[in-house]
Amino acid sequence: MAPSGADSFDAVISLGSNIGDKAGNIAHAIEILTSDGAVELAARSSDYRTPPWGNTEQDWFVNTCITVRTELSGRELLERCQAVEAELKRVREVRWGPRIIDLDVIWFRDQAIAEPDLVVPHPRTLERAFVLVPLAEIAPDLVIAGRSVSWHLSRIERSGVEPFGDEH
Ligand code: A4P
Ligand code: MG
Repeated sequence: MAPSGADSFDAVISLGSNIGDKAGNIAHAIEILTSDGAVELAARSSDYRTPPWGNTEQDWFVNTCITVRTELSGRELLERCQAVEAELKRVREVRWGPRIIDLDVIWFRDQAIAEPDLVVPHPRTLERAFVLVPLAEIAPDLVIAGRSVSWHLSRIERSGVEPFGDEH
């Protein structure tokens, strides 16, 4: 497990939603993912309102990061994440397009995995404020690609990524 302040965890998962009750979808996904004890929530960031990245012709997102403790393998954890996506009836038609819920395995126990359907650390993490801002809230000292999350965050543009309050 990775030391991170007083806490420790096995994996980092990023969640995003830009359809319907965005924050509600994320809360629901976390609830399902951690419901049977195989995946235990270590820490949860706040929710953030984020501008769409990649395909910018779509609605804004709510993004959140969690750290979890688990005995599962990286692949088993990915399968759990995909089962949660399926349960929330995600319809995926366009790459980087709108989604009810998306769960990405960002980091898994210092492992580097490069398989066709599972790449960790998640390759686009270090350029994405919608992942690094929430992650810096719960694991600023986590080292990815040789540098801390705070260090990576200090090097990218983070404008438009704002706390998602109760105004929705
Ligand atoms: N896959 C490989 N590695 C992983 C991993 N570490 N975690 C494979 C999760 N999945 C992984 O992903 C396609 C395939 O990636 C899966 O079959 C899995 O085996 P997907 O989630 O089904 O498809 P996608 O999300 O449309 O594509 P992709 O490339 O994963 O997109 P991203 O990187 O997830 O980006 N803007 C904002 N503000 N907030 C967002 O959350 N999200 C995206 C999606 C774009 N823009 C966004 C946001
Ligand atoms: Mg994805």
